[in-house]
Amino acid sequence: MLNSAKPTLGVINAEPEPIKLDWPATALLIIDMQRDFMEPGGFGETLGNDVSQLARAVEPIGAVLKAARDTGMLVIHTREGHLPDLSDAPPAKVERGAPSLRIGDPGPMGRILIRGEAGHDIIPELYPLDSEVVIDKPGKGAFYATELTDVLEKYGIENLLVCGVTTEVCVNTTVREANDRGYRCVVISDGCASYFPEFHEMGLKMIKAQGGIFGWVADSAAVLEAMKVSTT
Ligand code: TIU
Repeated sequence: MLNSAKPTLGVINAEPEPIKLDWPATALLIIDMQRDFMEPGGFGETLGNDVSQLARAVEPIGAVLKAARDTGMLVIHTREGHLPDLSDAPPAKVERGAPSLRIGDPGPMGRILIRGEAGHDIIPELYPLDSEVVIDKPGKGAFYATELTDVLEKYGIENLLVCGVTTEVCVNTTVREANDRGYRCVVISDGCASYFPEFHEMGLKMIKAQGGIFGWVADSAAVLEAMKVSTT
């Protein structure tokens, strides 16, 4: 049948300029939406943070996640955390600062930031489907010491829609890693959050400044609009 080709291109009204994406070469990358960062009693709170600051990102991420699932886009979730024996946790990370509980200590959601514990899991609202990719990462960046590069190459991914927490820590680190590896990153502004609103703002500005030195920034409405209105 004529004109039956699936639309494959979309234009996101992003900053610093609109970006055209080939949807089959685009993945949604959701960074560390774990109970350890989002809920009281987890790693984020042990560092002295107000975890309620992060809740605002859940609904926008949920909307883009639904659109990604509806359109068959590859969805990748990441989780920051460590092996139970802490063999992948550098002492420089574990011993840092004066948290109320350290990585590996028992907390109300199990051992802090340890794989397999309740606190390490992704929040129910954004829980991965069995068909989706989950990347466990020991660092802030999603490329360091993970199989993410292999996954992206396997699926022919060139572009990443990036969201999650926190804006200036794991999101920014991952976007910088991805940018150096040649991926186009569009960061979903309202799908990211920080314990520090001013760091969220500056974290997004740093990405899109200088002509998009690390990538592009768009809100979830612009991303959803582009996913809806595609051209061949
Ligand atoms: N502390 C903080 O803002 N973030 C992290 O430790 N990890 C992530 O951002 N996922």
